[in-house]
Amino acid sequence: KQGLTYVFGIMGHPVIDLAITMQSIGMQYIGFRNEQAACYAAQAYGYLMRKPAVVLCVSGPGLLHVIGGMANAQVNCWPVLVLGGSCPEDHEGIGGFQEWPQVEASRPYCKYAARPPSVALIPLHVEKAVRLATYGRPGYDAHFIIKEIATAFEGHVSLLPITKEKYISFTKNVDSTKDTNEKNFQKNCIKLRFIDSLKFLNASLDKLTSFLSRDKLKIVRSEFPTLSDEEFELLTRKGVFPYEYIDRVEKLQDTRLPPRELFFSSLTGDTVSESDYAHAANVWKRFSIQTLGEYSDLYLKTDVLLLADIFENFRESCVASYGLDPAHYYTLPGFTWDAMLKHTRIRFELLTDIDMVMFIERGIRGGLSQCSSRYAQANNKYMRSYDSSKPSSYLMYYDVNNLYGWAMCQPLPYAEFRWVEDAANFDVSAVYLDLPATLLTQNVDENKIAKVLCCPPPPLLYPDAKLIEQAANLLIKAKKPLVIVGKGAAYGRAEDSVRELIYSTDLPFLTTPMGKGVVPDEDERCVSSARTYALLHSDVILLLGARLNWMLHFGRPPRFQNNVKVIQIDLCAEELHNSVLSAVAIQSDIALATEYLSNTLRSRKWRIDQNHPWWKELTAKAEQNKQSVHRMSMNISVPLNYYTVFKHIQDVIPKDCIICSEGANTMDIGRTILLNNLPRHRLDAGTFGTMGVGLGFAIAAALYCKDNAPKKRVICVEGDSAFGFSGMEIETMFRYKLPVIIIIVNNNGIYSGFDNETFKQIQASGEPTQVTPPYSLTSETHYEKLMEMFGRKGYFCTTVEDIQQALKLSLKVMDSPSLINIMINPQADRKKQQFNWLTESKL
Ligand SMILES: Cc1ncc(C[n+]2csc(CCOP(=O)(O)OP(=O)(O)O)c2C)c(N)n1
Ligand SMILES: [Mg+2]
Repeated sequence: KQGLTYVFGIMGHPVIDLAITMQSIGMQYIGFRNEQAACYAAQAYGYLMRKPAVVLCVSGPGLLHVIGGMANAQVNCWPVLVLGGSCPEDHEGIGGFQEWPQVEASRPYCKYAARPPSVALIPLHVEKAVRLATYGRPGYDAHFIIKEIATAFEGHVSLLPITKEKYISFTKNVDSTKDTNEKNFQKNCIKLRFIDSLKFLNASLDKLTSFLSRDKLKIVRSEFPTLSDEEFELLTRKGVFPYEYIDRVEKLQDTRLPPRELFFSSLTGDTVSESDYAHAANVWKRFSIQTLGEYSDLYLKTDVLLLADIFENFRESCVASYGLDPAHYYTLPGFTWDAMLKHTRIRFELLTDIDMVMFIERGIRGGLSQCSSRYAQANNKYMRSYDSSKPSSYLMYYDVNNLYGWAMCQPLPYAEFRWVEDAANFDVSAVYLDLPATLLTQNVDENKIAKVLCCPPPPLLYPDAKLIEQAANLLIKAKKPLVIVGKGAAYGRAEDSVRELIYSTDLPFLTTPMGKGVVPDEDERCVSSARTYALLHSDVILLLGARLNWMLHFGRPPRFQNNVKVIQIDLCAEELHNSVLSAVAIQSDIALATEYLSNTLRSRKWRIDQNHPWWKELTAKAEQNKQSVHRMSMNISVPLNYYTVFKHIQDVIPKDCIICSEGANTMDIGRTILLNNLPRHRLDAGTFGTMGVGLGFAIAAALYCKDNAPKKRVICVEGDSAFGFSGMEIETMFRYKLPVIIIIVNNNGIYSGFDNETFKQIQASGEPTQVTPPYSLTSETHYEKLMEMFGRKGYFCTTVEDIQQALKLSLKVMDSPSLINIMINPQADRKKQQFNWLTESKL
């Protein structure tokens, strides 16, 4: 019902049955080799699709592995739903299998963690049972009629059912009235259609007759033409009958009206009122009734005739008012609908988008009614109970009336249906539900399962117009403005409005790692190549869905001007003014605020001149940096350096591919050379700097491509250390035939390592645990041989030609992953940086 399609996990007790059941109802299950990878995959899927995927894991260690992923999702603000099996509740506290305080353990890593109470105790189920019993569905018992009319004479019966038990209507074709028309086509002249008057006039007969004046009861009158007015009056109300007393036909022979107590009804738990009984006695006497059978006949006759009069009057007034006859409809809503179409003459547009149809259908529901009495006690000097030691208070009573009437006067939609842009909820994260084995094995009456609707999209948050004005003023006055685009803009689907802003103002922009592609990296206004310079010299920064955390050096000196003015746009209030005080802080959807801002700037006809001194500085700096990178990347001597490797990868891979990446140098240098021109096409270690995410992310991206863009490729660029965290997920990729291209940039270590010779010498020099540098890994490991486990061949590359050849071949493979192991210079480093990284390491 929530539209979740994918489940990622690892199986074991107690969730196996659940996983199988999920598959059997059409969900897609992807089994991983480590729960962490499953959780990384699920959250990446959530980021790409904007709806969470499910992680399903076993108790204890299973969930604990997932928690690493949950924390990453929380820091990245990506949605994921974790379902954890847990030990049976009756084993808790006595050393149950994999017993662990799972709800408590998950709570710090997600927004919401709970164990649903046992099925029988869920109050929702009680509420549901009460609601079903008290609301019920209107319906009459038509079975005996159908049985009769089906067999009484020739002709088939067609049904319009609500359920197997209840029908909206049924129709008997009368075959004896078959006629042959001019085209020799046989057709029934008469069909008897049974419709339910209660579906038009939803009130008791008693009530309905009370609305009709006596002269309108023409049918009753015609059946009793000789009655005096006084006698007739007796028939103009619903009769009184001892339903439960008559349980045998013989009782219809009774010659006296049964005493009042025999009019007892177990439905009401009471007998009839004295006045009703008096009415019954009166009818018996005035109509000279001889037996209870006669009384029954009169009762039934008046009951039917009264209803006939009511319905005929209703038909007449409907025909007079709307020119439409209710007898041609099944229910009042259907009739009303046609009356609306006829009288408004609107052209009602059909919904052609199946998602819209489903959305509307899911919205159809009965209301919840509640009776409550309020309690409040005033304390003021006009009251006897006044207590002067307590503050004085008064009660105020507001009667807000005609809300229903008001609502009914509002126009209804009939055309131009469209989805309202849904909100960019950046305050998303993991949620956890604990499912003890006892709960998973409980049986539940299907009727008692709470019905839930698909949760609607998050509400839109509009920007404050005054703040937009202030932001525009600041930008217009700025000497060195800069836009920084974060992954909040990517998650918020703000690409159109951010691009519009950049294109219409020519503002220089930068991105955070996963903000890449919201505006194309290749756009000439992108100043990533002069990132350090731009951050350092800018005087006004427009921050779009990016946080001033470590990734942006906290927005503080020495990386920023001391007096830099920040215009911050973020959906999450908690992020505003974090680390530095923003000059303008706007809590809003990124797309909306950006749109409003570009409109305001456009109305002022503001655009930054490309000959502006700031642009000249930036262009000069960017050019300088590009040239030094270019020089490095053209050095094809073996062993290769990072820059050369990435440049030659970039030259071959499709421009629209999704790039997943992790590692230290591999990821950081790769990000500057591997370009993204589309939003949400880069997934990497992110704000948490988590190693181990790569293959999980790639699996999610590959599933995304499979479902949405089958020709799009996923390239997973891994440092050799990073790959080790989840390398076995390559088997998962094989199992699900996901054509991910894994590229390992192998430098024999974390940040750097040693060549073969040196590594051997180091190891030979003493006890491995004491002499092996902590950051080094086994030299020249042939990771590509993993492919041989699956009967395929991987690539070991040392030259530019090797790399490009391997890539071209891998791009042809569509039914399995490929693996390219690129051996680089283990001492290769990044180009000299103006600022040290965060660490103060002396290495
Ligand atoms: C879960 C986790 N464990 C450890 C680290 C520390 N760490 C940062 S980068 C990195 C690996 C870097 O080596 P590699 O992936 O080979 O990339 P390289 O820099 O060598 O290109 C590690 C282990 C981390 N970020 N996350
Ligand atoms: Mg490495």
